Amino acid sequence: MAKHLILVSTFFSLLWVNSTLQAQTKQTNAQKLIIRFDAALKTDQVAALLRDENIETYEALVPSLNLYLVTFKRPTSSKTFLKTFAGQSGIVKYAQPDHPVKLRQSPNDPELKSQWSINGISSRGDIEATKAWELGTGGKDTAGNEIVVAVVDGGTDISHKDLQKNIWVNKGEIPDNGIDDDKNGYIDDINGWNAIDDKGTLPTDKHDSGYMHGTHVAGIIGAEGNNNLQVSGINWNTKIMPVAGSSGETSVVARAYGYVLAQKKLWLESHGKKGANIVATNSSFGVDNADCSSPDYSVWNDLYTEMGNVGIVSVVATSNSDVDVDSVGDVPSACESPYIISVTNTDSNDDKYAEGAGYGAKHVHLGAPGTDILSTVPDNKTRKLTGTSMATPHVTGAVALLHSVGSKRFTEMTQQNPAQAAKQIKEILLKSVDPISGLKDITVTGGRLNVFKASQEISKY
Ligand SMILES: [Ca+2]
Ligand SMILES: [Ca+2]
Ligand SMILES: [Ca+2]
Repeated sequence: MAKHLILVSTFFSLLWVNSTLQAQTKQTNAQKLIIRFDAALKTDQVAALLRDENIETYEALVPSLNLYLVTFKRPTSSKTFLKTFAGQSGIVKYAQPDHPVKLRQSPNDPELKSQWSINGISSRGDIEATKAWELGTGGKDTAGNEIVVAVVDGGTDISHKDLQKNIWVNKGEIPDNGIDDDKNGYIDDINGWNAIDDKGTLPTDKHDSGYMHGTHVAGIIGAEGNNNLQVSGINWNTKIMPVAGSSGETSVVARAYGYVLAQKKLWLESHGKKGANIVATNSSFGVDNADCSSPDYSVWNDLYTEMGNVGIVSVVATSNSDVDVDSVGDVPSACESPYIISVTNTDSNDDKYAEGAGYGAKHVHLGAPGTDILSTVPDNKTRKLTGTSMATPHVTGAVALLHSVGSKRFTEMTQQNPAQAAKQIKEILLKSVDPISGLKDITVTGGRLNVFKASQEISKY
């Protein structure tokens, strides 16, 4: 026993010197070790070993194993400890740092088990959101700015119980008083804009298919996660700005994007005091067989590029028919603006949806899950829908999530050079796809969205 005590006290002296040096060179919090002493040592013998001026406290974690938690007064290292005792049997079996244990970021939403594309259970073609959630779950960027996604669609049920907390609110506007209180050029735009009727009051017709569509899309991007209710979006928290504008003529779409553009410009100009920090638009609509490069469709590319210049990525759905949009044309999924990401539909076999999904080696960038996707629909319900319309918000949701996990350097770029930041997000998303055979040679990347890989990349940017 005496031999043990001498060894231990020598060890602690060495440790003290070593850790003082360490503390000078590198700040560490490793002041705790979990130590398993040899089974032959009795409680009082262990107590004697641990009676040392460099030990602040100790606790028998599992007495039957002689397993102790030892807290040192100064940072220490298990390596030094083991080195000192190497070859000295009968004292310490092992020592290891008291690693922080993180709660697995799996949300408690009861219907998550049916959300095959994000629940990490076992489906092929999952975008690995559960792993991305270890890095962040959405909401704000590293500078604390609220992240906003504009859902340009047929309206969104803003009172849906699994969406309502994540609906964007214009804090400077008083609703329904007929006055443009925040002087942004739009009267009563409390949650977004109704570009179909050109007013602040959003559509509420539960029986309108566009309204259901927009509610479903919004839920994929940002149904509230971990609230013990229904489903989870790719972002547990983010702000959804509904902009009704997916039906009618091109002028309606232009009016919708015009609102988005105005709010983002205002946000940048006012340094976050007014407007909205819109990072992406989701557009699950379009014009089949239209040539975006013809003069008949000039306005489309123009709008996407204008939005891109202020840091907005536009994620768009390609055709729901099995067509090569490079040859037949499609607006907007075959438009040329560098700020567009065109998306096709994949299924739980990690293949392109067999019953119809557009493609194009030049224009369709990637695939994302769009088959049997469970999300929110009006009347506080959920249901499964299929289409490129469901694939697209997976990518839009990923753009928003990437803003929440981006490095400090990336966040700075979003404000100093928003156009560059938008291009960077697109590049990272496209670079981090998982290649799948069904998309090889018929899409730009040949792959399907992987939000985890992209999140990792941008967190280190
Ligand atoms: Ca206003
Ligand atoms: Ca008002
Ligand atoms: Ca939920």
